[in-house]
Amino acid sequence: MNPIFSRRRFLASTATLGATLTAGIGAAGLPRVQARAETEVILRAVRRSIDVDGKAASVFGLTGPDGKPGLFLDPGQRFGVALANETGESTIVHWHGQTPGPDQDGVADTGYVAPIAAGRQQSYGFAPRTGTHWMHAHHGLQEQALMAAPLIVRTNEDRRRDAQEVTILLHDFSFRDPAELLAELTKGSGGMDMSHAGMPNMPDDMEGMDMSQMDHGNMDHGAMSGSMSGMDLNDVAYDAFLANDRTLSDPEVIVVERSGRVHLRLINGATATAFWIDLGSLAGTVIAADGNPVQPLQGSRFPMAQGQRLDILLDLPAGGAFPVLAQREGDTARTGIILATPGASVEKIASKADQAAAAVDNSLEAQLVAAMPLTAKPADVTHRLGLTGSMAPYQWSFDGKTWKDHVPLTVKAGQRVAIELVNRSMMAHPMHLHGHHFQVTALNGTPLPGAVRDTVLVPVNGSVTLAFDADNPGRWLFHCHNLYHMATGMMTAVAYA
Ligand SMILES: [Cu+2]
Repeated sequence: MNPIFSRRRFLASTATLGATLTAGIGAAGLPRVQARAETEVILRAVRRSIDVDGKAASVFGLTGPDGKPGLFLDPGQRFGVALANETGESTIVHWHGQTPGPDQDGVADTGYVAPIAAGRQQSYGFAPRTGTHWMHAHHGLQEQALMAAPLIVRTNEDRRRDAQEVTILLHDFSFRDPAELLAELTKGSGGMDMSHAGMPNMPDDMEGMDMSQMDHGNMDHGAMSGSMSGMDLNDVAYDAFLANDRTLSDPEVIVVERSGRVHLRLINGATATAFWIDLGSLAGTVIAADGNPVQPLQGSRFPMAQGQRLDILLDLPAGGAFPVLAQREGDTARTGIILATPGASVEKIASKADQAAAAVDNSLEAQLVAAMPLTAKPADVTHRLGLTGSMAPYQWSFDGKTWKDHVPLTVKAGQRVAIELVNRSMMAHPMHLHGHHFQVTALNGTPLPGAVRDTVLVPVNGSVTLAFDADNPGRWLFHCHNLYHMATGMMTAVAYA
């Protein structure tokens, strides 16, 4: 999306849609839904074709009222959405980062609602949580086939900031059927690197790594380090990595003002890929994590696990072209977009970097400080959860239990809940809690006043403690945001007593 025009287009299209609803014309042959509010907009889950490095690919899409991916809400605007399932198969879409009641969370696994059948619509209405969020299928492996899009809820402060908004959704892409990718993983062939299977121990320098001992001034992990050999990265052999559906062979070029200010809204919507964001010569200021404000933090390289979002402010120099790149961890492959001032010459950027990137870690997490932390009080209940599983057989779990046999973490309304996540496996796991945002309160046992967010990485041999207030009664999913880990069992529930 061209951010210069996005707001104007959004306003124009909502006006048109309002007229359409009044005239009683439903979306393409679908049964009319009862509009919950006059502001209800139609979001279409569709099949579409995109071009990936010169080859046509059939993928899913989530198309907003302006015909472009996703939804962009203005300050104070209600989340009033009719989701029209035009995919030809059943689906359900999770509003990742939003915290409505459990029946509007967009998941079927908790038993409140069924998936939306092909050709049907479902309405949603709630006051949205502000910030950079996203939406994605929570049904089978549809997320891998690009059923994912931005869900941006702007604030008045965003407007006052007078920055050009640039939203980037990252994804990993294969021309193959996602079911085939999963089948290869669970068969123990293809896709994954068997040389790591059964690797018994981490190198000494990574064991019991204390995040507080790290050099916080240096976020540049450009060189691949030997310590990566002790963990498993990148299970799936992808064909491409996408930024707003495009690769670096034909990247999105976004026109920006000379000496202008840009508000990057980065979303790692990839199913099984963590990235290092690389701003090149620019220094950025992180202002939010998973849509929640953090104390401003400067840097030019930032790790992002699957499901996570970062808001970064950039003050551009007088003129030129400025790539915003995302490099896959443990690999040279990268994707990105290019910010360019009018008339700037835009050079082609190779889709492979010179050096492989290090494993994504919690070096950024260790530095983030919540701007709006939880109130200080001790936890009423602490759950301890081991992250378990292996590459061979390819199955992931919590304390050895898959979703089929999961034991819910029980909480009571009003409690301050702490969960200590201990990684006992050879892969890192980005853990996502539905229905709540939590604060990261310890990394590897070291307390910190960390970011408030909804997805946190638990690195190999690492532990993370998170805390949240039990203020949204229901049954909620709590799972790894690596789609293949979730699909093979790495999902449990938080359930209110
Ligand atoms: Cu995982």
